[in-house]
Amino acid sequence: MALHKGTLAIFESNVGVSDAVLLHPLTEEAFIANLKERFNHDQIYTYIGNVVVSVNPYRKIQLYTHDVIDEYRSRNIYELPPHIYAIADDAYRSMRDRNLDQCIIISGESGSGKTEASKVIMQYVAEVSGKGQDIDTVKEQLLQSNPVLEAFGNAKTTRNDNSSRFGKYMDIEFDFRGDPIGGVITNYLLEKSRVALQGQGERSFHIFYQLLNGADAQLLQTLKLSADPLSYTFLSGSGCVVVDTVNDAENFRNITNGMDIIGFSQMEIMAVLRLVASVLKLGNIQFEHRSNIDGTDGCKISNPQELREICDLIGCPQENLSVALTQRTVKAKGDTVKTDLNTAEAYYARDALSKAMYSRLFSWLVQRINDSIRVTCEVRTKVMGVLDIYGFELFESNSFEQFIINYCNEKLQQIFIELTLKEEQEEYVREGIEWIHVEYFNNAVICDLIEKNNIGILAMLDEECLRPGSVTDQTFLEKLNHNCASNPHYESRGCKKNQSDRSLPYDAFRLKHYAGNVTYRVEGFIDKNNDLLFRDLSEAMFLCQHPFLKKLFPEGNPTDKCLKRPVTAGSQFKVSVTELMQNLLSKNPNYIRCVKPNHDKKAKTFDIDIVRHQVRYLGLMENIRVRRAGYAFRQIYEVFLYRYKMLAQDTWPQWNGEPQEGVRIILEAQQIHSDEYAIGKSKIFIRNPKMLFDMEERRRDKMHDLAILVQKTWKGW
Ligand code: AD9
Ligand code: MG
Repeated sequence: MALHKGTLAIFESNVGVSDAVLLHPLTEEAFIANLKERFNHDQIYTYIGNVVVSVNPYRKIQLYTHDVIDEYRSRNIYELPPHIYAIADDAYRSMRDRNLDQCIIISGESGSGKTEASKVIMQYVAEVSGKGQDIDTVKEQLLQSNPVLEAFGNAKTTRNDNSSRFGKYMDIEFDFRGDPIGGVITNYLLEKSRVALQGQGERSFHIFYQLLNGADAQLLQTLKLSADPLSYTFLSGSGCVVVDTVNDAENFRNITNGMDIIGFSQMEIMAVLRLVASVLKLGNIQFEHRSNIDGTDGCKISNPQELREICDLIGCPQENLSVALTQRTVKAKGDTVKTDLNTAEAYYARDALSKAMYSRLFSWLVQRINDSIRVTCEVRTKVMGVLDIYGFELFESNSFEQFIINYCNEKLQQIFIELTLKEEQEEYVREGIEWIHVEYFNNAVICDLIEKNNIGILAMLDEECLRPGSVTDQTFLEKLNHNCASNPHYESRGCKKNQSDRSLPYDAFRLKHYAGNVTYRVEGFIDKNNDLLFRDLSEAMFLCQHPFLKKLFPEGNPTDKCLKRPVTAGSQFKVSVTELMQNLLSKNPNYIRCVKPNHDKKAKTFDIDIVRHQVRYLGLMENIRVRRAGYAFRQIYEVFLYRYKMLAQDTWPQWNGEPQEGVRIILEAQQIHSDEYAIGKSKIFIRNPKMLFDMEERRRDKMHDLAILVQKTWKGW
């Protein structure tokens, strides 16, 4: 073992227990104390078998240097102190050498370090894979996709100065040598409501502030912008425009440079910025009340100059946008008539358009990046997927977005249970190995409550959205109360069992998630799920001269008379989550479980209560128990025998008996105690991977001796 990098904290003598499976006694308290002790010594990573638990240090530690990467390169996972690099290396080599597609699933709550971990993995893979002009270009493009998507999809929240407001799954594709040749990014539901409104102390997406701070005077003039974020309604309401930890101006230069590297043309970059500017300016459009002759309410835009400038930016005839923002076309008995919007409706339309423009721009960006990084040649690729998705969220007030985000986290937890707990236990049973059952909470019941066809919450929400007549968020809640009351994970004031629960508001329902209870206010559920934009607005956008705005609003094509109802946001999300789960299940999973040590983003502060909560909902103790009761390594007899048969006299060079017996002879020849392994029906199970490393070393020595012998024999000839 080469633990000689004395200057690097990570290689200093090990503090506490680096694999929690070896903790004694095994209690929750001891586990957390161990995490804390290691954290206090900058050892932020701890294993549970091959799962890495990462505690956010909230400060830069010398953990990610070239020296450290060199140290972890091509080493076995338990040879060095725990690190994400070890997992990345293991995954990378399994993919390259054993042809097993991999995925790395990073989970944890908001601010726990998921996005940083995903970047650490990408950095590692970029460094250890091959070099060369084409490969380096691909790597650069893949790496640059991070800051660009973060600029448009991340924002400061109260929990995280750089919170991902979209989910991201990235497949990195490799050729047979293990060199990256491209990738595909999938994005999940951007929290678009943030465009028009943010909570106190939060910000909108970084790009708005980056553009205003980083653009030079000429660019600002071209985009008809003023440099002051406070002059924009969409940015001025939350009481926060500057973040101490963020340099917006510098980041603006970085991301335009990044877009250039990815392959965006200057024309495309300008087209993107025009849309960003237009969204900001749309927020400043004001409406004033106008009474119509027939006594109905109408409105008009009171600052036409702003409208003119927006129209210039997106190539829109002024009349088109003005009418689309203040009127609505309705079809009645075969006739189409225009009705006026009142001011409230016009503001609603304005915000809906801004949100749609921005979120569709974001999806366009992802597709545009994919066009650059997509593998074009017809080669069989191996894949490593990295999933960095929004963590479980629990705010003062939770809405449709939190419901969707938490649903996704339930599904990830389900996969974790499937793959690490359930699958592990079932395999022991299948193999006939004596096994003490470990109790764990299976969250399938909550997943069903949310997603089950016809009777799940999402299905009922869709049903309510499609139902003609007076549908409101309240009628949706009543429907839920009627249908879900008997589910132990559903609570609402409208259900008999919760009638006297004063902590539950009347306009909300509460779900008992695996990670804790969350109360969702139903206000906005119907609207957000419908996600409808007045056709007048999409038509106005479709008719713009802007280079790609037309593509963002295909439903606005006036010649397209087939008015298909778009899929609801909820079902769209369900489909993409289902696809994601299938994708993950088809790969070999690797886990990074991120933990947040405090709620104040502070370094050197480890709050035991806060960590305990996460340890519980991440199911880490169950994970340790299963791992501990179990065996770290398993392999089918034939493969094991073939690899190690040279380590025993009786099995070398050829074993003609039963493979199972051959394996037993090999293990006995290594003087390995029978407690250390178990004989299954088709596989050998080994408790401690260290045993395997020793055997690998002996095998290497033997191979070496054999090679020398062969050489000598040849010379003798
Ligand atoms: V969210 O669900 O997107 O809101 P994440 O992604 O889990 O969240 P993120 O990776 O953004 O959290 O980490 C939050 C902040 O913690 C970062 O901006 C860093 O300031 C800090 N952080 C996280 N990981 C590390 C680390 N390994 N070393 C140093 C870190 N700082
Ligand atoms: Mg993140």
